[in-house]
Amino acid sequence: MSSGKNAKDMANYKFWSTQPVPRFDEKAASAEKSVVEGPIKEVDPAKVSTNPSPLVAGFEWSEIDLLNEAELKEVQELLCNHYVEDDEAMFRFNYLNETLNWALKAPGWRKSWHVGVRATKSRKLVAFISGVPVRLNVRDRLVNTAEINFLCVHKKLRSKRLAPVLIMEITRRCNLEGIYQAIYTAGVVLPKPVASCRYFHRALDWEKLYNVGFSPLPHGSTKIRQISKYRLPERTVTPGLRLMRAEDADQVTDLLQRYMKRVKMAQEFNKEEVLHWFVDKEADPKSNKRVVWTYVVEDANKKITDFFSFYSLESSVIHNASHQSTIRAAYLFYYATESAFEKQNDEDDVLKARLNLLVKDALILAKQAKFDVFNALTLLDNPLFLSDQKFGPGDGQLHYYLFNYRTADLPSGVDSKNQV
Ligand code: NHW
Repeated sequence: MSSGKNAKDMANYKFWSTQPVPRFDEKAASAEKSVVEGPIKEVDPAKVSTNPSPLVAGFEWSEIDLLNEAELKEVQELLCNHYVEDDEAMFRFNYLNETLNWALKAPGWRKSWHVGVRATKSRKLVAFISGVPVRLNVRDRLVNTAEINFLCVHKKLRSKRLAPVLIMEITRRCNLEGIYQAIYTAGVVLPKPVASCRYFHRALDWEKLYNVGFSPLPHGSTKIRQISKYRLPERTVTPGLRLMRAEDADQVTDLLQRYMKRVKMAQEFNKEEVLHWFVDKEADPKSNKRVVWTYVVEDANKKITDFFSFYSLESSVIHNASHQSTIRAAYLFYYATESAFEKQNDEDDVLKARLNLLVKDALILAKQAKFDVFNALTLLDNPLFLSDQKFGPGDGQLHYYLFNYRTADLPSGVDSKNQV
């Protein structure tokens, strides 16, 4: 999604120009040497208010208890009807309860960072914002942050400056816990992205994507040609490929940590976090009903040499002329491979070949799990396989932001090794 207003002019950002974020007009942000890395503003813990920010009459704060099924359902319904849509309002993310539990109950989660606003009379949940703790490596420093997500205001309450109130309230709640930095992503341009990525899409069921209006028929092509372009083999080819199990966590953590050291900004994962983010404990291994799919490659010595993961996120089809109500999308999540460390002259070619093999298998597995489309961003080493695996650029961009932290811009979209 793009911002409707003239982006990059601070005067257009009445709220954001008051916040500790880098300004668009900061000089030489792209030159690493000239940027003083670190917090933008020191917060005095003694001055953090213990009272919530005031809300307009008729509304009140409500801490959401996601262990309570009824409250989880309220958040799910708010997001299902009012969360992120594409520019043409054809599709809207539809987070299921299991996905919300996965995203919002990450290790170290706190109820006080699941913040709702209710209409006082009806008790209806009309807005939400959340955070989970994330240890973030930014260049050579480890920064304790909150990852802020699921900011949502009911459509009837839009443009009333409620979003800034929610943001200030979650900031206060993070500060109370000694957290003064945050990371967040958005499709809109705000002051000021540290990195920007584009969404790429790889059709798995092209015909369905065409019928719901997600994929166009390219000029000069035919439906039959499109369907055959995206056809995939029935079976995966990488020897030793299998679903990740809990007992793989030590090896996967080690491989992931080493792999992520190659990029300039990335979340730091420990074993507990690896288990949470990559092993879906609830899921039946034979069923397609799971939030996250993680596959490892194990060699003859039981060493895990590679892994990849993708998660499930549906979108509702808002204009439903085709009578199909959802698009099942798989989103490429984390991956890592020992090929990245093989000392050879053609290091990048080895990595490229390996990633193409792994991602092709990921596509085959996602197709078997009945996904319609496979999405990926232009981050990590993704540019090494996106076009070979028939991903095409989408309209959407994803901008990455840091709150109260300055670092030189991370080159985006082209030089894969410099990205989040
Ligand atoms: S991005 C998804 C955001 N949600 C949606 O797009 C859902 C559908 N839209 C809505 O619900 C992932 C509303 O349109 C929202 C804005 C609520 C987006 N991030 O209330 P007003 C996240 O959840 C600014 C930040 O009148 P509204 C990440 C906008 O520029 N700011 O607008 C969330 C303007 O400020 P300006 C955003 O349409 C990260 C002001 O809001 C924004 O009724 C949050 C207008 O407010 C966005 N996505 O409601 C930041 N969209 O300066 C966390 C608009 O321009 C920061 N705005 O005047 C860190 C906090 C923690 C720190 C810890 C130390």
